[in-house]
Amino acid sequence: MREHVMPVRRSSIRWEMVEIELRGAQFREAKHAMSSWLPCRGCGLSDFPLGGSPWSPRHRAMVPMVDLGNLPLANRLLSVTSTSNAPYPLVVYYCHNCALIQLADLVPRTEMFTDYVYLTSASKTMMEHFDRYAEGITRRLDLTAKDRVLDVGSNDGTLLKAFQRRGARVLGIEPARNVASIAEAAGVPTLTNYFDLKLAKRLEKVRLVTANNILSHVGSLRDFLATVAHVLRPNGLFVFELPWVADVLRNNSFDMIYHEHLSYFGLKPLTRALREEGLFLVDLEYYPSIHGGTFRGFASPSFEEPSHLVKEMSAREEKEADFWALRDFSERVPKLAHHLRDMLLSLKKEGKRIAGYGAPAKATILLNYCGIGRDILDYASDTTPLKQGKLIPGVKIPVVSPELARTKPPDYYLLLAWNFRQEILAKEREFLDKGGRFVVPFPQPEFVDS
Ligand code: DWN
Repeated sequence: MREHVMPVRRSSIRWEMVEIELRGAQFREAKHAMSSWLPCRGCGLSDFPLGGSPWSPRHRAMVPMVDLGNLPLANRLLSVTSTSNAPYPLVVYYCHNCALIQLADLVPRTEMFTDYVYLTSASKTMMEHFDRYAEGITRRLDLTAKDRVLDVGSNDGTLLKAFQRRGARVLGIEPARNVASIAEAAGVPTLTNYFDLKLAKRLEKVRLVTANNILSHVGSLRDFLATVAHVLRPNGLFVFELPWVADVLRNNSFDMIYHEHLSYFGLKPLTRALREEGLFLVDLEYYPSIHGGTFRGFASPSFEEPSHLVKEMSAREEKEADFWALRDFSERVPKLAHHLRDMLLSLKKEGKRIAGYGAPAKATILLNYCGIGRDILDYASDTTPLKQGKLIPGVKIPVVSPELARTKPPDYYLLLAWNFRQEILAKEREFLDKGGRFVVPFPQPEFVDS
């Protein structure tokens, strides 16, 4: 293994300590498991008294559950000459009070979001998804040219463009300068800002606020939701998409865990945080093939009885995204990582050439955590020009264009952009027909051939 590749770590968290802590004993020992007393991003609680006596030990609401070790920032692709590659701890906590699964807010957001490499338009799947999204909401709200759509974290303007095509007035809010300028160039008015109350007070009230894959990136979740409530008209709607944490756990997709993703949402903690800021989760849609399992939430400033799907998915989640589900996930992750690495090493021993397919943010976590370096992968091919010519952080695997990859195709592709499995397998028919194979990492590593 090369020096810069971080080996698979076993979780350093001792579960018996957590349980003992919950029963109120050996408090001092349990304290070693966590570096600080964290307030939960969802409910605000950091500790709560059990037992009611003034002498009772106080208990932390937040417990560390999954420790992926020190890993680099997922989207901080390196230039070939760059030396900066700083890893940060990646520890997932569970809040016993509201059940929100989350990270501590360790990395300044300016380090992650000022210059961004992910573009929504990088895949046909997402372009089509957002087009159908705009169509569905335009009909649902009967939007006209009088209505304004505000998209927070609007990226390259893909969704707003789709609303524009249907006649709505739009405004994007996007903190990454380079990405906001791509949207502007495409004719989507975009403010290069974070979304906060100071900014919202300058804006007109709107009928629709959208935020897709944004709430998971937000440090001050409650302030963000309060700002949404502030900017919505009384008959308005807040529509947002998020990967469903129950799917992350079921699919073992630990590579969705990275410093940008501060919260991993279940409906229970989300409903509670929304309600406490004056928004009611009234409806849901579920998209199993978007980012490995995504829900679209509809939150209204006025109370309505939640739809059947809200109740059904909330009930499923009781078992699928609780403390025990997260604990079991944390035990499966190192085993899966070892298994994947062993599979690839066996292929290398047989003299096979392997490359990565896609260089998503997730790849940084998967490759570094599993210890899959340049000794295993020759390169990763990615369609995003902003990523090509750069290196995946930590493992320093070069990102090349698909055109370049086609001149030197591998025997096997490790499907790093596994969430686009269908689109990619269809696109790579020729590679498969010529005997090429894919290794798909989740839910369990498997080979896919023609
Ligand atoms: O929340 C987030 C989500 C929504 O998007 C972010 N924090 C960042 C980003 O996550 P990601 O980088 O894991 O996203 P994707 O959409 O899984 O990235 C896929 C990558 O694969 C892109 O770089 C494009 C590339 N790709 C490719 O090279 N060939 C994708 C397809 C479909 C292809 O055929």
